[in-house]
Amino acid sequence: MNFSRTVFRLTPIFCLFTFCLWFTACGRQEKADAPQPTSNATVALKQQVFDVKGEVKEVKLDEKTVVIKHEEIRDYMKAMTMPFEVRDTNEIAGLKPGDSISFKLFTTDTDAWIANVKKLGEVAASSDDDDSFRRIPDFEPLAEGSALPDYLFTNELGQAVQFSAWKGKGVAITFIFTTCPFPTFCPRMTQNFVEVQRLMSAGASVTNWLLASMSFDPKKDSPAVMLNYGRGFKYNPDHWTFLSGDPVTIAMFAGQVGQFYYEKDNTINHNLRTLVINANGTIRKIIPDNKWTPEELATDLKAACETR
Ligand SMILES: [Cu+2]
Repeated sequence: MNFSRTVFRLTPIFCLFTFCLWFTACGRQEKADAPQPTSNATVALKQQVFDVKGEVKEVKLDEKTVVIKHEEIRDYMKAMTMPFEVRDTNEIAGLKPGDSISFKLFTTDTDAWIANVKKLGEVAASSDDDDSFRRIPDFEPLAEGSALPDYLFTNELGQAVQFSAWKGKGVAITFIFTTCPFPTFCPRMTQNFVEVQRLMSAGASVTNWLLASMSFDPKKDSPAVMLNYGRGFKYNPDHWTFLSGDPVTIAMFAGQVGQFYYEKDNTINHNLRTLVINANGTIRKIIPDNKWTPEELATDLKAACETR
């Protein structure tokens, strides 16, 4: 069976999937020396600022988010379409799809947002959706309520992990790669898991819980790399595991739950999925994007532990 190629075949044909698949650049370029913030005393972390231009694709005021097809951000990110957060919705209140804008992208180790949004004009007609794509499913998609397939992965200690061995535990799985540079994507998923680990350990009403961070860059994220990464976040090996393994198995499982990624020009573009698995082995939730909170996940995870 040849899943790996077809699953991620891209076509320029616009399709509805584009709407729900937000990809971000996760390039591995070196970070440039950034201007230091001078006026914002609350920013203690290393901050970078980039001047960017792009085209508005979608405005989501209630999520303080605007989806922008942006040009290449030099020394940081390839050109692509992705969501950006704003701190102040007034920044984007007057925008509509097709507006061409300039803005500043601010990034710290843990966050990213845009500001100084200025409308430059309107893009003639609809610019070609060259980064749109269509998924060719070759596999059975999994939904909430589906049984978790019994796949085999490798943990951070190099040990084989079979999903069926998790029966009896409530499990939260998220997808990452360890070198992802964009603060609100993989780094936020890991930071959220740090907090979920703390909440679940403190709560202690249930003990049969597990967190699993699965890499979709297994070539680079070997067990040793994953172990080192986990230690960097003070993971508790009794309750948190870091999985890698066979790229085809990972691609197949990821594709089944709507986690997409593709590698291009030494960059991995991807969206986000976090799963909650009941102790009886069924999928309780498939959570998209990065808006979920550690508190919400901890609540779901506790309930999952009790669904035997
Ligand atoms: Cu990422």
